[in-house]
Amino acid sequence: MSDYETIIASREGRVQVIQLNRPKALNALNAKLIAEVLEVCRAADADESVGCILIKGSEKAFAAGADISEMADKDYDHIYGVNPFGEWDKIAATRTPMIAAVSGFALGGGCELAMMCDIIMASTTARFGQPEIKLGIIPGAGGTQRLTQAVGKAKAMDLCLTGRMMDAEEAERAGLVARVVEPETLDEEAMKAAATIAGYSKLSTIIAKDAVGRAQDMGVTEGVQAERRLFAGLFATADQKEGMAAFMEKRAPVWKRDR
Ligand code: DAK
Repeated sequence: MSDYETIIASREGRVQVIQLNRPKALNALNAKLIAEVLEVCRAADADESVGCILIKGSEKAFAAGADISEMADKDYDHIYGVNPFGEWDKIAATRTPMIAAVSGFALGGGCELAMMCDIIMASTTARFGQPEIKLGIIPGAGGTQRLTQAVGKAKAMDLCLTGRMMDAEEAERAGLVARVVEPETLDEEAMKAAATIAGYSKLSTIIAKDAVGRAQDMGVTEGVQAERRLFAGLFATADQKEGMAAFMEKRAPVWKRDR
C-alpha cells in the first residue's frame, strides 16, 4: 500500500498494481495523478522484482479523460509552450509490461492511457471513446495515432469525429481489446495474466514488448530486421540458456533474478 493522493499503489507478488482513485471525478486524470502513475512506473522499471504493472480504475470508470477543469482556461502558449502534459509520454515509455483492466468509461485521455498499456482487458461494461471533439479539441495523448493503429482508419475516424463510445464487444472485434470478461472476474483475470507475464524472465518480456512495439513504428521489412537483432541479442543472456536447458531437462526454469 502507499500514501499517494490520487492512486492506490500495491504489490501482489511480482505485479505492481496501480488503482486510479479519484472516484468523485470518474478518475479524471489530473496532473497529480499522471505524476503519481509515472512515479510508480519508473520505480517498477528500476526494480527487478516487478515483472508487470496492472492499471485499473473503478467499476464505473477506468478514467473519463484528462481533467477538463485543469484545461478549460489554458491557451495555446501554455499547452504547446509549457507542455504541461509532457509526463504522459513518459508513461508510454515504460519498459515493464503493462496491462490495463478496464471497467466502465475509458474516454479521451482514459482511453489513451489504456492504449499506452500493452494489453487491454475489458469487462463487458467497458465503454471506449475519444469524445474530445465535443469539447472543441482533438485527442492529445496519442489517441489519433494509437487508436488508428489498433482499429484502423474507418473506426478511428468514426470515434474521433462523432465522439461516440464503443462497447467492449465492438472494441474487441475491432482489435483494441485483447479479452473481454464478466465484470466480476475482471480483477482476477487481469491479475492472472499479469502474474503469468511477471513469472517470466523480465528481460525477455521487455524485449518481446520492444519487438512487438516496432511493428507499430516501422514498416514490416525494417521491423523484422529489428526483431532479428533483438532475438539474436537474447542469445547473449543467461535467461535464454536457462530457459532452453530447463525445457530439455523437463524442469521449471530458474530465472537469473532468482538465482
Ligand atoms: N474531467 C473532469 N471532471 C470529470 C470528467 C473529466 N474528464 N469526467 C467526469 N467528471 C466529473 C463530472 O464533472 C462530475 O463531477 P460533479 O459534477 O459530480 O462534481 C463527476 O465526474 C461525475 O460525472 P457525471 O455526473 O457527468 O457522470 P455521468 O455518469 O452522468 O456521465 C460521462 C459520465 C463519462 C459520460 C461524463 O462525465 C462525461 O462526458 N465526461 C467527460 C468525458 C470527456 O469529455 N473526456 C475527454 C476529456 S478531454 C494530452 C493528454 C491528455 C489529453 C489531452 C492532451 N497531452 C499529453 C497533450 C486528454 C484530453 C481529454 O481527455
